[in-house]
Amino acid sequence: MDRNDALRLVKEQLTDHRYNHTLGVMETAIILANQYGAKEKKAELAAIFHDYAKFRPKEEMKNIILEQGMPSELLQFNSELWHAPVGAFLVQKEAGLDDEEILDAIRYHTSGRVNMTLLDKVIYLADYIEPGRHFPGVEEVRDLAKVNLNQALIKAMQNTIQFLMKKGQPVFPATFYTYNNLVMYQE
Ligand code: DGI
Ligand code: FE
Ligand code: FE
Ligand code: FE
Repeated sequence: MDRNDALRLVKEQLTDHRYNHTLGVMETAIILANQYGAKEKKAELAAIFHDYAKFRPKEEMKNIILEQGMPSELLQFNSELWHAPVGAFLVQKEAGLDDEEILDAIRYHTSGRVNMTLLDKVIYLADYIEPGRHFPGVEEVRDLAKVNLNQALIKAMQNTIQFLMKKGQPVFPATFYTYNNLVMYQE
């Protein structure tokens, strides 16, 4: 699938704001892929499709999680987490994308996972630092991303966990496991 076919499919699924975010993630993921040696074409497609399921009704996402045997603990946590694994499923089903590396990068773009691949990391970080993002701490992560992919990722995860904890929200276990795994084994 080429970039324009992918963008056309995704545009139908998203608001203009979310589509512009997607273009930012695409541009950033390509830069990071080249900088750190990930496959540029895979990074491009994963970025384009990463938020494919963002606007699916909660009921539909819930049904897919149950029917497809995804971790049912997802349902106890913020529904914002659901679009990532559901997106991986729908991108395969509806867009016919069959590349497991790309589907994994989509599946884990919100929580991360233990032993993230280079492509997973590129997409997670591109999602966090694309030019349209403006929140406290993003500039520090952008600077780190220029020199050290893992350190940038660790800082992004620290910020996310701190943000959730300050609001008194639950943190999905995979997010903690990912953070620990990066800090303990990937520095
Ligand atoms: O889809 P995006 O807005 O581009 O970004 P995303 O997929 O990285 O994150 C979506 C939301 O998920 C964001 O508002 C923060 C939230 N989130 C991320 N990690 C966790 C989380 N929410 C909970 N409850 N637990 C987490 O570990
Ligand atoms: Fe997302
Ligand atoms: Fe993210
Ligand atoms: Fe996103």
